[in-house]
Amino acid sequence: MISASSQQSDARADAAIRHDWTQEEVLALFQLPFNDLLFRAQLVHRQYFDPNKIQLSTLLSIKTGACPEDCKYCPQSGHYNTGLKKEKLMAVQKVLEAAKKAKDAGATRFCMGAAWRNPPEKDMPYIVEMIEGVRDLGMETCMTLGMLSGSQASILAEAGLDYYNHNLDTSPDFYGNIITTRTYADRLTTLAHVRDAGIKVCSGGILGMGESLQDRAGLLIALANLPKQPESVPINILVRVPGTPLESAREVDGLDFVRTAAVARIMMPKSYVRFSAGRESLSEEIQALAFLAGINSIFMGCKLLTTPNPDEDHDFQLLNKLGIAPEAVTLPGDDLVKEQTVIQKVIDNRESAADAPYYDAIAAGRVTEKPEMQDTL
Ligand code: SAM
Ligand code: DTB
Ligand code: SF4
Repeated sequence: MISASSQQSDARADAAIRHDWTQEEVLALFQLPFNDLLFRAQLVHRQYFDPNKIQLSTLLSIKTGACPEDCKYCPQSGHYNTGLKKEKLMAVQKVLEAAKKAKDAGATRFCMGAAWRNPPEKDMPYIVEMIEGVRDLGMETCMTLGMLSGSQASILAEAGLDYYNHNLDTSPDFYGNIITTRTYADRLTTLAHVRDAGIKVCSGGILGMGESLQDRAGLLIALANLPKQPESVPINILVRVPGTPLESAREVDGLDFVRTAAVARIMMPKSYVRFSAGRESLSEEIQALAFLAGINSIFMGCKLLTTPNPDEDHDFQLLNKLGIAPEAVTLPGDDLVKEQTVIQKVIDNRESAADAPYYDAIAAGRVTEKPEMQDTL
Protein backbone atom coordinates (compact mmCIF):
# COMPACT_ATOMS: atom_id res chain seq x y z
CA MET A 1 0.00 0.00 0.00
CA ILE A 2 1.24 3.49 -0.89
CA SER A 3 1.37 5.83 2.08
CA ALA A 4 -0.10 9.33 2.01
CA SER A 5 3.33 10.85 2.46
CA SER A 6 4.78 8.90 -0.44
CA GLN A 7 1.80 9.94 -2.59
CA GLN A 8 2.50 13.55 -1.67
CA SER A 9 6.15 13.23 -2.54
CA ASP A 10 5.19 11.52 -5.85
CA ALA A 11 2.93 14.45 -6.66
CA ARG A 12 5.74 16.89 -5.85
CA ALA A 13 8.12 14.83 -7.95
CA ASP A 14 5.79 14.81 -10.98
CA ALA A 15 5.29 18.54 -10.68
CA ALA A 16 9.04 18.90 -11.16
CA ILE A 17 8.91 17.30 -14.63
CA ARG A 18 8.89 20.14 -17.15
CA HIS A 19 7.81 20.01 -20.78
CA ASP A 20 8.48 23.65 -21.64
CA TRP A 21 12.27 23.79 -21.84
CA THR A 22 13.61 26.65 -23.96
CA GLN A 23 16.81 26.82 -25.98
CA GLU A 24 18.14 29.69 -23.82
CA GLU A 25 17.65 27.77 -20.59
CA VAL A 26 19.27 24.64 -21.92
CA LEU A 27 22.24 26.50 -23.39
CA ALA A 28 22.64 28.17 -19.99
CA LEU A 29 22.85 24.72 -18.39
CA PHE A 30 25.50 23.64 -20.90
CA GLN A 31 27.47 26.79 -20.08
CA LEU A 32 27.51 26.31 -16.31
CA PRO A 33 30.91 25.71 -14.77
CA PHE A 34 31.50 21.94 -14.94
CA ASN A 35 31.43 21.43 -11.18
CA ASP A 36 28.20 23.41 -10.77
CA LEU A 37 26.55 21.43 -13.58
CA LEU A 38 27.55 18.10 -12.08
CA PHE A 39 26.43 19.18 -8.63
CA ARG A 40 22.99 20.12 -9.94
CA ALA A 41 22.73 16.89 -11.91
CA GLN A 42 23.66 14.87 -8.79
CA LEU A 43 21.02 16.64 -6.72
CA VAL A 44 18.36 15.83 -9.30
CA HIS A 45 19.62 12.27 -9.75
CA ARG A 46 19.42 11.54 -6.03
CA GLN A 47 15.82 12.74 -5.88
CA TYR A 48 14.68 9.89 -8.08
CA PHE A 49 17.37 7.21 -8.17
CA ASP A 50 19.79 5.36 -6.02
CA PRO A 51 23.10 6.85 -7.24
CA ASN A 52 24.88 3.55 -6.64
CA LYS A 53 22.66 1.38 -8.81
CA ILE A 54 22.81 0.85 -12.55
CA GLN A 55 20.52 -0.81 -15.07
CA LEU A 56 22.26 -3.33 -17.34
CA SER A 57 20.96 -4.09 -20.83
CA THR A 58 22.39 -6.34 -23.52
CA LEU A 59 21.93 -5.79 -27.25
CA LEU A 60 21.50 -8.30 -30.04
CA SER A 61 21.20 -7.62 -33.75
CA ILE A 62 18.39 -9.93 -34.85
CA LYS A 63 18.52 -8.80 -38.49
CA THR A 64 21.71 -7.28 -39.78
CA GLY A 65 22.58 -4.95 -42.66
CA ALA A 66 21.04 -4.14 -46.06
CA CYS A 67 18.81 -1.47 -44.52
CA PRO A 68 17.03 0.74 -47.09
CA GLU A 69 17.47 3.88 -44.94
CA ASP A 70 20.40 6.26 -45.48
CA CYS A 71 21.33 7.21 -41.89
CA LYS A 72 24.84 8.60 -42.43
CA TYR A 73 26.18 7.18 -39.17
CA CYS A 74 25.04 3.63 -39.66
CA PRO A 75 27.16 0.67 -40.72
CA GLN A 76 23.98 -1.25 -41.56
CA SER A 77 22.66 1.10 -44.23
CA GLY A 78 22.56 -0.53 -47.66
CA HIS A 79 23.61 2.85 -49.12
CA TYR A 80 27.21 2.49 -47.89
CA ASN A 81 29.85 -0.16 -48.29
CA THR A 82 31.09 -1.00 -44.81
CA GLY A 83 31.96 -4.64 -45.50
CA LEU A 84 29.33 -5.78 -42.98
CA LYS A 85 28.03 -9.35 -43.36
CA LYS A 86 24.28 -9.20 -43.95
CA GLU A 87 22.10 -11.59 -42.00
CA LYS A 88 18.40 -12.26 -42.33
CA LEU A 89 16.06 -12.44 -39.32
CA MET A 90 17.54 -14.79 -36.69
CA ALA A 91 15.68 -17.93 -35.65
CA VAL A 92 13.66 -17.42 -32.46
CA GLN A 93 15.54 -20.21 -30.66
CA LYS A 94 18.92 -18.59 -31.37
CA VAL A 95 17.65 -15.28 -30.02
CA LEU A 96 16.46 -16.95 -26.83
CA GLU A 97 19.82 -18.69 -26.39
CA ALA A 98 21.56 -15.31 -26.65
CA ALA A 99 19.10 -13.82 -24.15
CA LYS A 100 19.77 -16.63 -21.68
CA LYS A 101 23.52 -16.00 -21.96
CA ALA A 102 22.99 -12.29 -21.39
CA LYS A 103 20.87 -13.04 -18.33
CA ASP A 104 23.49 -15.40 -16.91
CA ALA A 105 26.08 -12.65 -17.42
CA GLY A 106 24.00 -10.24 -15.33
CA ALA A 107 21.82 -8.30 -17.81
CA THR A 108 18.22 -7.66 -16.79
CA ARG A 109 16.98 -6.24 -20.10
CA PHE A 110 17.45 -7.74 -23.54
CA CYS A 111 17.31 -5.31 -26.48
CA MET A 112 16.76 -6.72 -29.94
CA GLY A 113 17.55 -4.54 -32.96
CA ALA A 114 16.72 -5.00 -36.63
CA ALA A 115 18.07 -3.10 -39.64
CA TRP A 116 14.63 -2.38 -41.01
CA ARG A 117 12.84 0.76 -42.16
CA ASN A 118 9.83 -0.89 -40.50
CA PRO A 119 9.06 -4.48 -39.55
CA PRO A 120 7.58 -6.55 -42.42
CA GLU A 121 4.14 -7.95 -41.53
CA LYS A 122 5.31 -11.51 -42.34
CA ASP A 123 7.94 -11.31 -39.59
CA MET A 124 5.65 -10.01 -36.84
CA PRO A 125 4.75 -13.51 -35.52
CA TYR A 126 8.46 -14.28 -34.97
CA ILE A 127 8.98 -10.95 -33.25
CA VAL A 128 6.08 -11.76 -30.93
CA GLU A 129 7.61 -15.17 -30.12
CA MET A 130 10.93 -13.48 -29.31
CA ILE A 131 9.27 -11.05 -26.91
CA GLU A 132 7.30 -13.80 -25.18
CA GLY A 133 10.34 -16.08 -24.95
CA VAL A 134 12.62 -13.40 -23.48
CA ARG A 135 9.97 -12.42 -20.95
CA ASP A 136 9.57 -16.07 -19.97
CA LEU A 137 13.28 -16.03 -19.10
CA GLY A 138 12.47 -13.31 -16.57
CA MET A 139 14.09 -10.46 -18.47
CA GLU A 140 12.70 -7.12 -19.53
CA THR A 141 12.32 -6.79 -23.28
CA CYS A 142 13.23 -3.96 -25.64
CA MET A 143 12.97 -3.88 -29.42
CA THR A 144 14.15 -1.43 -32.05
CA LEU A 145 12.74 -2.31 -35.45
CA GLY A 146 12.32 1.05 -37.18
CA MET A 147 9.01 2.81 -37.81
CA LEU A 148 5.86 1.21 -36.40
CA SER A 149 2.23 1.54 -37.40
CA GLY A 150 -0.33 1.87 -34.62
CA SER A 151 -1.48 -1.70 -35.12
CA GLN A 152 2.09 -3.05 -35.02
CA ALA A 153 2.70 -1.18 -31.76
CA SER A 154 -0.46 -2.79 -30.35
CA ILE A 155 0.75 -6.26 -31.38
CA LEU A 156 4.08 -5.68 -29.61
CA ALA A 157 2.29 -4.35 -26.52
CA GLU A 158 0.01 -7.37 -26.49
CA ALA A 159 3.07 -9.64 -26.65
CA GLY A 160 4.34 -7.95 -23.48
CA LEU A 161 7.07 -5.70 -24.90
CA ASP A 162 8.40 -3.48 -22.12
CA TYR A 163 10.37 -0.84 -24.12
CA TYR A 164 10.57 0.29 -27.73
CA ASN A 165 13.71 2.14 -28.81
CA HIS A 166 13.32 4.69 -31.55
CA ASN A 167 15.80 7.57 -31.46
CA LEU A 168 15.23 11.15 -32.55
CA ASP A 169 19.01 11.03 -33.14
CA THR A 170 19.60 14.82 -33.26
CA SER A 171 17.83 18.19 -33.31
CA PRO A 172 14.99 18.84 -35.78
CA ASP A 173 17.23 21.45 -37.47
CA PHE A 174 20.24 19.19 -38.01
CA TYR A 175 18.29 16.03 -38.81
CA GLY A 176 18.15 16.59 -42.59
CA ASN A 177 21.96 16.55 -42.75
CA ILE A 178 21.98 12.98 -41.47
CA ILE A 179 18.92 11.16 -42.82
CA THR A 180 16.85 11.87 -45.91
CA THR A 181 14.76 8.69 -46.24
CA ARG A 182 12.43 9.46 -43.33
CA THR A 183 11.47 12.63 -41.52
CA TYR A 184 11.61 13.85 -37.95
CA ALA A 185 7.82 13.87 -38.03
CA ASP A 186 7.85 10.16 -39.00
CA ARG A 187 9.92 9.46 -35.91
CA LEU A 188 7.60 11.42 -33.65
CA THR A 189 4.63 9.53 -35.10
CA THR A 190 6.24 6.19 -34.25
CA LEU A 191 6.97 7.41 -30.71
CA ALA A 192 3.31 8.41 -30.37
CA HIS A 193 2.17 4.96 -31.53
CA VAL A 194 4.50 3.33 -28.99
CA ARG A 195 3.24 5.58 -26.19
CA ASP A 196 -0.42 5.07 -27.14
CA ALA A 197 0.04 1.30 -27.13
CA GLY A 198 1.27 1.49 -23.52
CA ILE A 199 4.87 0.46 -24.24
CA LYS A 200 7.62 2.37 -22.43
CA VAL A 201 9.49 4.76 -24.70
CA CYS A 202 13.27 4.59 -25.16
CA SER A 203 14.47 7.50 -27.27
CA GLY A 204 17.70 9.45 -27.47
CA GLY A 205 20.36 10.43 -29.94
CA ILE A 206 23.95 10.53 -31.08
CA LEU A 207 26.76 12.99 -30.36
CA GLY A 208 29.61 13.53 -32.79
CA MET A 209 27.86 13.81 -36.16
CA GLY A 210 29.03 17.42 -36.72
CA GLU A 211 26.15 18.95 -34.77
CA SER A 212 26.50 22.23 -32.87
CA LEU A 213 25.89 22.81 -29.17
CA GLN A 214 22.53 24.30 -30.20
CA ASP A 215 21.69 20.98 -31.89
CA ARG A 216 22.59 19.01 -28.77
CA ALA A 217 20.31 21.32 -26.80
CA GLY A 218 17.64 20.95 -29.53
CA LEU A 219 17.73 17.15 -29.27
CA LEU A 220 17.30 17.22 -25.48
CA ILE A 221 14.50 19.77 -25.78
CA ALA A 222 12.69 17.60 -28.36
CA LEU A 223 12.91 14.64 -25.96
CA ALA A 224 12.09 16.44 -22.72
CA ASN A 225 9.18 18.39 -24.20
CA LEU A 226 7.40 15.28 -25.52
CA PRO A 227 3.92 14.97 -23.95
CA LYS A 228 5.47 12.35 -21.64
CA GLN A 229 9.22 12.13 -21.27
CA PRO A 230 10.83 8.87 -22.46
CA GLU A 231 11.39 6.39 -19.65
CA SER A 232 14.78 5.64 -21.17
CA VAL A 233 17.12 8.07 -22.94
CA PRO A 234 20.10 6.51 -24.73
CA ILE A 235 22.94 8.90 -25.49
CA ASN A 236 25.28 7.45 -28.09
CA ILE A 237 28.69 8.72 -29.07
CA LEU A 238 29.12 8.15 -32.80
CA VAL A 239 31.03 4.98 -33.57
CA ARG A 240 32.91 6.05 -36.69
CA VAL A 241 32.66 3.11 -39.04
CA PRO A 242 34.82 3.12 -42.20
CA GLY A 243 32.64 3.30 -45.29
CA THR A 244 29.95 5.47 -43.69
CA PRO A 245 29.80 9.17 -44.65
CA LEU A 246 30.68 10.06 -41.04
CA GLU A 247 33.79 7.88 -40.84
CA SER A 248 36.02 10.96 -40.39
CA ALA A 249 33.75 12.98 -38.11
CA ARG A 250 35.52 14.88 -35.33
CA GLU A 251 35.98 12.91 -32.11
CA VAL A 252 33.62 13.78 -29.25
CA ASP A 253 35.38 15.23 -26.21
CA GLY A 254 34.68 12.99 -23.22
CA LEU A 255 33.87 15.96 -20.99
CA ASP A 256 31.34 17.21 -23.56
CA PHE A 257 29.64 13.84 -23.34
CA VAL A 258 29.54 14.16 -19.54
CA ARG A 259 28.04 17.65 -19.82
CA THR A 260 25.35 16.40 -22.19
CA ALA A 261 24.52 13.53 -19.84
CA ALA A 262 24.26 15.97 -16.92
CA VAL A 263 21.95 18.31 -18.84
CA ALA A 264 19.79 15.34 -19.89
CA ARG A 265 19.60 14.25 -16.23
CA ILE A 266 18.47 17.71 -15.10
CA MET A 267 15.87 18.00 -17.88
CA MET A 268 14.53 14.43 -17.58
CA PRO A 269 14.84 13.67 -13.87
CA LYS A 270 12.85 10.43 -13.82
CA SER A 271 14.27 8.90 -17.01
CA TYR A 272 16.99 6.32 -17.12
CA VAL A 273 19.82 7.98 -19.06
CA ARG A 274 21.88 5.36 -20.84
CA PHE A 275 25.46 5.66 -21.99
CA SER A 276 24.91 3.66 -25.18
CA ALA A 277 27.37 3.40 -28.07
CA GLY A 278 30.84 4.87 -27.68
CA ARG A 279 31.94 3.70 -24.21
CA GLU A 280 34.68 1.62 -25.83
CA SER A 281 36.56 4.80 -26.75
CA LEU A 282 36.30 6.50 -23.33
CA SER A 283 38.49 6.14 -20.26
CA GLU A 284 37.28 4.74 -16.96
CA GLU A 285 37.64 8.21 -15.49
CA ILE A 286 35.27 9.77 -18.01
CA GLN A 287 32.82 6.92 -17.50
CA ALA A 288 32.97 7.51 -13.74
CA LEU A 289 32.18 11.19 -14.32
CA ALA A 290 29.29 10.16 -16.57
CA PHE A 291 27.83 8.10 -13.72
CA LEU A 292 28.28 11.11 -11.45
CA ALA A 293 26.42 13.19 -14.04
CA GLY A 294 23.43 10.84 -13.79
CA ILE A 295 24.05 8.07 -16.30
CA ASN A 296 22.33 5.04 -14.75
CA SER A 297 22.12 2.51 -17.54
CA ILE A 298 24.67 0.93 -19.89
CA PHE A 299 24.87 -1.78 -22.52
CA MET A 300 26.75 -4.75 -21.19
CA GLY A 301 28.48 -7.34 -23.37
CA CYS A 302 31.34 -7.11 -25.85
CA LYS A 303 29.20 -6.19 -28.86
CA LEU A 304 26.58 -3.52 -29.46
CA LEU A 305 24.69 -4.35 -32.69
CA THR A 306 27.65 -4.64 -35.05
CA THR A 307 30.45 -2.72 -33.28
CA PRO A 308 32.51 -3.45 -30.14
CA ASN A 309 31.60 -2.57 -26.54
CA PRO A 310 33.72 -3.02 -23.39
CA ASP A 311 33.59 -6.64 -22.24
CA GLU A 312 31.57 -7.46 -19.18
CA ASP A 313 34.54 -8.33 -16.96
CA HIS A 314 36.01 -4.88 -17.49
CA ASP A 315 32.63 -3.33 -16.81
CA PHE A 316 32.11 -5.27 -13.60
CA GLN A 317 35.59 -4.30 -12.45
CA LEU A 318 34.82 -0.64 -13.10
CA LEU A 319 31.45 -0.87 -11.34
CA ASN A 320 33.18 -2.57 -8.40
CA LYS A 321 35.76 0.17 -8.18
CA LEU A 322 32.97 2.71 -8.04
CA GLY A 323 30.73 0.76 -5.64
CA ILE A 324 27.92 0.71 -8.18
CA ALA A 325 25.70 -2.38 -8.16
CA PRO A 326 23.36 -3.68 -10.89
CA GLU A 327 19.70 -2.89 -10.42
CA ALA A 328 17.21 -5.74 -10.11
CA VAL A 329 14.36 -6.10 -12.59
CA THR A 330 10.83 -5.28 -11.57
CA LEU A 331 9.00 -7.93 -13.62
CA PRO A 332 6.37 -9.97 -11.82
CA GLY A 333 7.85 -13.29 -10.68
CA ASP A 334 10.75 -14.29 -8.54
CA ASP A 335 12.54 -10.94 -8.52
CA LEU A 336 14.51 -11.60 -5.39
CA VAL A 337 16.20 -14.58 -6.99
CA LYS A 338 17.06 -12.48 -10.02
CA GLU A 339 18.50 -9.73 -7.90
CA GLN A 340 20.58 -12.19 -5.95
CA THR A 341 21.90 -13.78 -9.15
CA VAL A 342 23.02 -10.44 -10.49
CA ILE A 343 24.56 -9.34 -7.22
CA GLN A 344 26.32 -12.71 -6.88
CA LYS A 345 27.87 -12.15 -10.30
CA VAL A 346 29.26 -8.83 -9.13
CA ILE A 347 30.56 -10.39 -5.92
CA ASP A 348 32.23 -13.20 -7.89
CA ASN A 349 33.88 -10.67 -10.14
CA ARG A 350 34.98 -8.65 -7.17
CA GLU A 351 36.57 -11.68 -5.57
CA SER A 352 38.36 -12.60 -8.79
CA ALA A 353 39.71 -9.06 -8.86
CA ALA A 354 40.50 -9.09 -5.13
CA ASP A 355 44.16 -8.25 -5.64
CA ALA A 356 43.42 -5.24 -7.76
CA PRO A 357 45.02 -2.11 -6.34
CA TYR A 358 41.89 -0.08 -5.73
CA TYR A 359 39.55 0.80 -2.95
CA ASP A 360 36.60 -1.58 -2.94
CA ALA A 361 33.59 0.46 -1.90
CA ILE A 362 31.19 -2.50 -1.93
CA ALA A 363 33.41 -4.55 0.39
CA ALA A 364 33.71 -1.54 2.63
CA GLY A 365 29.94 -1.57 2.98
CA ARG A 366 29.44 1.68 1.13
CA VAL A 367 26.51 0.56 -1.06
CA THR A 368 23.57 2.45 0.31
CA GLU A 369 19.84 1.85 0.39
CA LYS A 370 17.67 3.92 -1.98
CA PRO A 371 17.51 7.40 -0.42
CA GLU A 372 14.28 9.09 0.57
CA MET A 373 13.02 11.64 -1.94
CA GLN A 374 14.53 15.04 -1.26
CA ASP A 375 12.50 18.19 -1.12
CA THR A 376 15.24 20.37 -2.52
CA LEU A 377 15.43 21.40 -6.22
N1 SAM B 1 16.69 0.36 -37.76
C1 SAM B 1 16.14 0.78 -36.55
C2 SAM B 1 16.10 2.28 -36.41
O1 SAM B 1 16.91 2.97 -36.99
O2 SAM B 1 15.25 2.76 -35.68
C3 SAM B 1 16.78 0.17 -35.33
C4 SAM B 1 18.26 -0.02 -35.27
S1 SAM B 1 19.28 1.43 -35.30
C5 SAM B 1 20.87 0.73 -35.46
C6 SAM B 1 19.18 2.07 -33.65
C7 SAM B 1 19.98 3.29 -33.32
O3 SAM B 1 21.34 2.98 -33.21
C8 SAM B 1 19.94 4.45 -34.28
O4 SAM B 1 18.81 5.22 -34.16
C9 SAM B 1 21.17 5.25 -33.86
O5 SAM B 1 20.81 6.22 -32.90
C10 SAM B 1 22.08 4.18 -33.25
N2 SAM B 1 23.29 3.99 -34.06
C11 SAM B 1 23.38 3.37 -35.24
N3 SAM B 1 24.63 3.40 -35.72
C12 SAM B 1 25.37 4.08 -34.82
C13 SAM B 1 26.74 4.46 -34.75
N4 SAM B 1 27.60 4.17 -35.71
N5 SAM B 1 27.14 5.13 -33.66
C14 SAM B 1 26.28 5.43 -32.68
N6 SAM B 1 24.99 5.11 -32.69
C15 SAM B 1 24.52 4.44 -33.75
C1 DTB C 1 20.73 3.04 -29.17
O1 DTB C 1 20.44 4.22 -28.95
N1 DTB C 1 21.96 2.58 -29.31
C2 DTB C 1 21.95 1.19 -29.61
C3 DTB C 1 20.46 0.82 -29.48
N2 DTB C 1 19.84 2.08 -29.32
C4 DTB C 1 19.82 -0.02 -30.46
C5 DTB C 1 22.58 0.88 -30.93
C6 DTB C 1 23.98 1.36 -31.05
C7 DTB C 1 24.51 0.89 -32.36
C8 DTB C 1 25.96 1.22 -32.54
C9 DTB C 1 26.45 0.77 -33.87
C10 DTB C 1 26.42 -0.70 -34.06
O2 DTB C 1 26.88 -1.47 -33.19
O3 DTB C 1 26.01 -1.15 -35.15
FE1 SF4 D 1 18.66 1.33 -40.96
FE2 SF4 D 1 18.33 1.85 -38.39
FE3 SF4 D 1 20.78 1.89 -39.52
FE4 SF4 D 1 19.06 3.81 -40.12
S1 SF4 D 1 19.92 3.38 -38.08
S2 SF4 D 1 20.33 2.67 -41.57
S3 SF4 D 1 17.15 2.69 -40.07
S4 SF4 D 1 19.47 0.14 -39.26
